[in-house]
Amino acid sequence: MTAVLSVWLHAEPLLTNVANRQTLSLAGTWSYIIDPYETGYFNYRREPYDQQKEPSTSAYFMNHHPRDKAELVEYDFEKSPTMAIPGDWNSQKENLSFYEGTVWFRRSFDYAKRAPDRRVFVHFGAVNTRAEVYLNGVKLGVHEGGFTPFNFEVTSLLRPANNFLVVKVDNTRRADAVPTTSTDWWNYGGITREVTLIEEPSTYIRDYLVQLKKGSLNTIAGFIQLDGTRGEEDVVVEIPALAIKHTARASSGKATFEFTHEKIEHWSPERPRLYEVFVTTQHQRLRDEIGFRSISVDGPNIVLNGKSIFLRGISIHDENAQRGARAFSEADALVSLTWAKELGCNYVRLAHYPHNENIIRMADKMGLLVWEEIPVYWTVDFLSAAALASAKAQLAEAMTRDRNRASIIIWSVANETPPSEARHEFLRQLIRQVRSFDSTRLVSAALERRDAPGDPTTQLLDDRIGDELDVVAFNQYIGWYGGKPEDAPKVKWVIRFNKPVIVSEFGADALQGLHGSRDERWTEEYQEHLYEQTILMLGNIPNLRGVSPWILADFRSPRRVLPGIQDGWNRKGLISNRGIKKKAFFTLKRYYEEKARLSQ
Ligand code: GCB
Repeated sequence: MTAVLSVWLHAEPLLTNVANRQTLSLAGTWSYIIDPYETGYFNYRREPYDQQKEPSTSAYFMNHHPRDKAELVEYDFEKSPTMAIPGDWNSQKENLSFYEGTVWFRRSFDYAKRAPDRRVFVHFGAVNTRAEVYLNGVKLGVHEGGFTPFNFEVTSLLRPANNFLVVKVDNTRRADAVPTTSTDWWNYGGITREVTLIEEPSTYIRDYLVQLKKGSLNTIAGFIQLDGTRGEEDVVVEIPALAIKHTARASSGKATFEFTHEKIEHWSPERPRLYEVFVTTQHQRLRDEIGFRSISVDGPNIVLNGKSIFLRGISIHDENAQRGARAFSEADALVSLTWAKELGCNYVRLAHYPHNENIIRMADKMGLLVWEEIPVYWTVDFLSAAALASAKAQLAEAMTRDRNRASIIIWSVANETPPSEARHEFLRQLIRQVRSFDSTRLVSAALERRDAPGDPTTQLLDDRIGDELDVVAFNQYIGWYGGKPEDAPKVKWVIRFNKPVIVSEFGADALQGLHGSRDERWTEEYQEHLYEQTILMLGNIPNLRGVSPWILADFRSPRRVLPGIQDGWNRKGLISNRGIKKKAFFTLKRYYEEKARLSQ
């Protein structure tokens, strides 16, 4: 047998602001092969084809066709079915609805570069969960983590015609992965976000940061990271509307800068001012739209542009409820954020993993503050080095993609994780990473409350990871998972931290159109009553500075099996999967109208 190559290829440094680069979209129809036994990846001795010097033509990534009628080839992408990419496989194909395993995708394309010295990259918005990527039969690398972008350089492999890009996607849930085996959302598999070819000059702008400096309302500071040079060269940051044209000197490929302007109009939910920003080198001019705002905490206050604010929020999954599919497009983002605006929100919690970039950019445009989260959810294996590495990588990718977006004010590192020494250390490492990557935003996590010993009417929030956070948030479901809605306003809250507090979740399931008394589970009246009672309770929570009830719309979850009611859906949405608002939508809307009036 051929020797096994021990090289383990991973994704390369991320290119940011993909939408404004010179790109060719590979969206469209891709052929696919369902491969539950991974026949296209392993030979019959279970040796991976891609770790052998000369991969066999049996390997699916070779996209092989018989050379004559005698040759044995047991797969054929040409004759295989097709599906739309981007798009999850579960919602597109009946037979893949519950599928968890491997599917191979292939897309053929021609490509003419603008000039011979140009460099080309293939960029994936996200693949859930594990992607092995091959171009023209050569492995580019591996990426794990279903909600963050990655790219590979393909300059030397690309040819003018008949390229074939093959991606092995595996969405098997694993105990040492992030998220782990158990979640309350659908494990949508596939190439769920855009795939793009990006063409760049030989020295190109890979990444940059252009944001207000921490603590300042008039100093813009950041960096520009070039790729392809180690020498010195000038880079220019331009903001035409402010007549700013600042030249910085890059050495070893990186330039840092800082400049002051007295008349910056600050980004806020009321006036989401975005400035056109250009980053220019002698080879390239890259455009972006960037808002400038400051965010900080002061004791129990969250302070935006120098003013204390209350976050009128709603939690959202990255799903289009009406299609029952993973969201990815601008149109999907517009649906969710228009509803959030209608509800009176100035803030959204994008749970429980990084959402697609369109919704973040749309939040920037529409004026919605954002909580962004990584899927460190429930029972992650906190002793696993692999889990920690994955969480860190996902955090780095999400932050690299989004740290120029004014809308994002909070990075959240976890949701409902059980306190322990191992978990504490795991989260501390993530918190440290956030602070070293981005000192300008706030760090939080959705924690849990607990009963005071012997007295469930007193609720304690004292998880000691709260000491490390800027904002303490917690989820609670009094009146749904325990007790009655009327218990909520009677609770006494004891919160150990002199920090802003967010109730990051509360809610109840209701099947839209099902009516009854307010004590009857699953009815709109029960959900409405629970909202009324919880809103009364919110008045008793010390230092409360925001809420993001669970959740904007019903969402698919394999845990939710009750026939006739759930049918595979978590029904805690304020809006049904047909897009119809339930009664509680209007209860929350009234609360937010009142909050907005009081804050003026
Ligand atoms: C939670 C979780 C969320 C669930 C929700 C529920 O606490 O954070 O992911 O979907 O409760 O409906 O039970």
